[in-house]
Amino acid sequence: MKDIAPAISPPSGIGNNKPANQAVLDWVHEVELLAKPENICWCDGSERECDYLLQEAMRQNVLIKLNEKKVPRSYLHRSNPNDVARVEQFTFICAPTKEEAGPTNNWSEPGETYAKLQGLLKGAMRGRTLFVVPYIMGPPDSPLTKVGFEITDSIYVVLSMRIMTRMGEIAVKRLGNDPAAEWNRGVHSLLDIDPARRFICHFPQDNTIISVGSGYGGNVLLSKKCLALRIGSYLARKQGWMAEHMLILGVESPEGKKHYVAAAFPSACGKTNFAMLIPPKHFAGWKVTTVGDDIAWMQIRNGRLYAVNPENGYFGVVPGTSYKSNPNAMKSISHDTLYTNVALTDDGDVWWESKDGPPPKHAIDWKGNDWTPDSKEKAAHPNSRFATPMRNNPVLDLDVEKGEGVPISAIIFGGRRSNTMPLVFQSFDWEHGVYLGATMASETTAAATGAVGQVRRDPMAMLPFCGYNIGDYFRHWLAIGKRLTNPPLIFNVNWFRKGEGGKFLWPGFGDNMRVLKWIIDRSEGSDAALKSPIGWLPGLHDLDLAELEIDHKCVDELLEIDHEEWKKELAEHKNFFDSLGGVVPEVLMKQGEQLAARFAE
Ligand code: OXD
Ligand code: MN
Repeated sequence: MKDIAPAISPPSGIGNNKPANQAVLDWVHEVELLAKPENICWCDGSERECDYLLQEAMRQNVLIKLNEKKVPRSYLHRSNPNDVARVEQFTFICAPTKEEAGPTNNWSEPGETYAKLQGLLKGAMRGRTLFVVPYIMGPPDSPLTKVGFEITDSIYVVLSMRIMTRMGEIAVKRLGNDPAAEWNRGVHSLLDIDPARRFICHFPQDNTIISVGSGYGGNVLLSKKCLALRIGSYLARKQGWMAEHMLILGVESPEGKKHYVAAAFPSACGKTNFAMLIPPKHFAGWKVTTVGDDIAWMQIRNGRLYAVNPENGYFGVVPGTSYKSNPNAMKSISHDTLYTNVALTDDGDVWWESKDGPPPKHAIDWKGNDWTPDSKEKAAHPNSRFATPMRNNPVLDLDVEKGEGVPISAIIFGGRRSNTMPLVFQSFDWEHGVYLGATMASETTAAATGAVGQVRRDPMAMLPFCGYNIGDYFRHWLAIGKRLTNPPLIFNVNWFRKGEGGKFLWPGFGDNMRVLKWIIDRSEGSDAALKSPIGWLPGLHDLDLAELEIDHKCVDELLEIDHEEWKKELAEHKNFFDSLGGVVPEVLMKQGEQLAARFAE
């Protein structure tokens, strides 16, 4: 299977949706002169265009059509095996100075970087089609919504952008004719998919992204991590809003009382599962609905935080998804889905590790090789993905298109921690909550290249996505808090604590509703909590554990604060802040001291 494909020649009426905005035309012309494509396809996002591009993608061996009966209107793509995850080491923030990019980002001088990228893009699209993909991020009538244009030479990217964003005519119309209007310029070329020529570069001051040498979603769907988070966070600070790596869910009681919650977990830590949670039987009448599964853009309205999901689809990790872990995701991806790097069964279905039912006797693995259950290799890559439109989600929230967003009652931080962090606790106030987010840590996953399972600090789950100096980002959080008269409460959760023998103590999945319920209760003013040095914890009887088979010893362990572990944890917070070289705001340094003092009491 291929990523790089030769030029297409669309029939008349397809590929000529040229916008009138002169700034866009000039920019595309500039890239055309540099990259020398065979032709240009100006996309309009129509069904007809999509059908044509799908046919071409199949003809060119970029996509395989799956069995129409088993997974209607769905396709499989296999990426180059050297190109399966985000590459943080090749991701750059090209702000004018290194200080502006800050200690957590790779920085590269803008002038030199443009020159290097121009060198790489020179003639890079020869024999290929240059696609122009207009899109918007955010609901059509939201003041937060942004326009982007992505140039790409990958048909797979065009088809993925069609799922992940509101693409086509809608963006051209929203931009209008004003050449000075704000819009994001994104240039992507596969080049020759060589890791040595792979760079994901952001120029926040120019609202520009250039990504070369990769075809992996997180590196090339420029709307997502690049615009909605890295450039987004930069714009958000400048413009007084927030761009966060958070799911957004709605939770409604049987009496019809509804709250919205935003939760920041690092990549591949269960945001999609949490956002689509099905409450256990004991919570009959409770409903959880999804606004977003990965990114929240939030603004202040009447002293409260309101969130929109800028995306239009879900780009989720496939392995581990099953009817047991996430029935709503399984239903969402049962049709109209673009799969990447999963296994193909002999009857044209898709398969991955831990999918329900027995493994197939034979399949083609993600690399295109024969696979049987005896094979040593995984059938699906651990970071194999689905791209599916959010309208497929059976529990999509009815207010997902609401321009003003949904009011956020609680913010949750969380990571994968085998020890130390209790199942759930609440910060004392906003400032303390910012400290919880700033010191968050998680064991690394397959979503980015590099070692898996190592604890790393990942402030607000934004370490790979904050487009400017992390110290200023913390300051921005603190400043937002000052403007909120009715701030969300801030919590920390950890579904991943392990007990003796390395077994997870908490069942997770639907039972996370029990934790969510305590969070909602607290948001409604319940006093069912115990004060501890790290924050408010539920007492043993404050969590509704009815009909859950879990012994009290496990619950004790889940809620335990082990002073020895916390001594180490506090030292790590301090080391982390110190490693940032003096950019951390004084109030957060003080929060660390106060936390240590509470332990000493
Ligand atoms: C993602 C990620 O794909 O965080 O959402 O890597
Ligand atoms: Mn993510």
